[in-house]
Amino acid sequence: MVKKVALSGAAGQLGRVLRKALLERGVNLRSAAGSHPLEPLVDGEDVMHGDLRDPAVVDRLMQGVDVLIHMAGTSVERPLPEIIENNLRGLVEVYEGARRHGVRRIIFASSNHAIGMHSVEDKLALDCEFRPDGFYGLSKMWGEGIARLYWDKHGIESVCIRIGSCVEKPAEFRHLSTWFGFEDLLHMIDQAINVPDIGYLVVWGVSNNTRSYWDNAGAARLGYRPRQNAEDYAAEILAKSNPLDATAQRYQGGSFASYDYTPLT
Ligand code: NAI
Ligand code: 15L
Repeated sequence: MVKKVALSGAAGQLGRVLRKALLERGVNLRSAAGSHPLEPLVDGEDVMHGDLRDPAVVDRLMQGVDVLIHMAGTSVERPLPEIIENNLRGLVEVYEGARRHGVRRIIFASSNHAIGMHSVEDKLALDCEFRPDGFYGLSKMWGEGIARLYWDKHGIESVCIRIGSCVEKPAEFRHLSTWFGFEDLLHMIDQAINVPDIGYLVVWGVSNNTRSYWDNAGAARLGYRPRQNAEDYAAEILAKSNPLDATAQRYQGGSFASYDYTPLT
């Protein structure tokens, strides 16, 4: 059976990469942007836009869909009310929409900032403690929690991808550990759409980096075999100075961890 796949956050940085690549692969795709309409990339493309806090918009997104790739949301540290609206309230609307429409699986864009206060000296397994580095990271803990709840109670599968730094090319020292190349992102998304019987799974969204902070053994269940390695860019990166301050260099979350870092003295 050909799956119908929906992509939220299609106008965002990762959404743009995924939309183009999935269309090129012939995926039966519906792409949804936030506030502005999308220009179709191909004739008759299934596109829409709207705020996912609105159940009517969620209904349009979910109608007839088998798998949702949920990229929409606030993607950086922002004032708490904005994060609550987009990443907490909006996400509940999305999962409730999945229940209404029988959407079987959600691929949820979690983030390394859910664990960003771990030391860069630590190598983390997937069952490590949450150590969020701000309200944004906290919202991703909430997201993984919703995903767990809706699998346990409503049978909606989720693959939560704790994305590292998903950029075309690693550009700074931290990326030698956190980089998630586009080729590996696409491979992981393909697997997350197609591998049967996933239930609830959390994986690190990271390439095969020599200096990775994360042990991705659990991603084997997805059949994820990353091919990119930030180390290929190490010479170029090590020739430059590290842009992070001393505090940011100590924590896996980098500048998110050093932002508003004011321990009591
Ligand atoms: P982005 O900020 O470029 O795109 C997010 C999109 O979500 C925006 O286009 C925005 O309009 C949309 N959006 C926000 N709130 C919405 C709402 N209430 N209703 C409808 N649309 C809404 O983010 P990016 O970089 O593309 O990231 C995608 C996802 O991956 C985000 O959830 C982010 O937290 C996560 N992520 C990304 C990483 C990266 O390296 N780019 C690393 C870790 C996580
Ligand atoms: C994220 O969660 C952000 O969405 C992205 O913009 C990057 O900052 C990334 O983490 C990172 O940690 O490099």
